[in-house]
Amino acid sequence: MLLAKIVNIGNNPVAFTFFIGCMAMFASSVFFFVERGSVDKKWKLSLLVSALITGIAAVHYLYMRDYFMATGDNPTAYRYIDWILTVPLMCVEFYLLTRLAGATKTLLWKLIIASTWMLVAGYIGEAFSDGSTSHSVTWGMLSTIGYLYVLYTAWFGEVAQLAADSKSEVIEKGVRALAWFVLVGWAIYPIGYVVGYTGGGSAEGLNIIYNLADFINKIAFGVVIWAAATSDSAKAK
Ligand SMILES: *C/C=C(C)/C=C/C=C(C)/C=C/C1=C(C)CCCC1(C)C
Repeated sequence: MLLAKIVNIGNNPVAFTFFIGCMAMFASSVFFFVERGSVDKKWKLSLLVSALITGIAAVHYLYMRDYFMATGDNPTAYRYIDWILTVPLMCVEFYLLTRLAGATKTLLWKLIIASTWMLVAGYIGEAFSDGSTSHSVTWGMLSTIGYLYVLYTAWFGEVAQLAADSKSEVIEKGVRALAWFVLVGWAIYPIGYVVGYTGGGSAEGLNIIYNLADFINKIAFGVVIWAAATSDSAKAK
């Protein structure tokens, strides 16, 4: 009987985080979009990208929430479609921040390719799992190579170098904040991945962790950019 599978939000913390995540993404998207109007011209594109990231996530949360409520299963495909659109946009945020300091499009492409690799490998690890630990571990490790590349670039590589050379406090602070998101915020995802495959296909732990990570990396990340934009715009006036 299909009805028996319908998830009851009242006693299901995962369902709860899907609802909160969904509304929070929508609200943030509206906020970033409206705030775009009150920052200096050079920040407008960054705030638009933040609004797009949370807006795209909001729509996917609608789908993921419904899918989870109806089946209790893991909405893997929706999750990765969301990420494959929003993570490259986060790379664009990096690029926009360092562009004034001389970042090239090549840098942007390197970040996009590395993070896309990270997600494609992660998707193969989750969606094509044969239930064996070796499949999950192999693809998880291949995915981690892409992650480490982005992490290295943000902390020690080109992005960090450009920020240091910029001699601009706003750019340095902004890049440092983004680098922390990649180090701490992004590291939450592999934890969810491991909880997923060690949890024997249960959709609970993994989704609660992914939802929390999205909240931090999409909403809080956007707020940090908004704060940098607002304080810099105030100085410019
Ligand atoms: C808004 C969505 C974001 C910022 C998603 C980020 C996703 C990751 C950093 C995922 C990383 C993974 C690994 C490093 C290894 C295991 C597989 C993944 C895809 C969960």
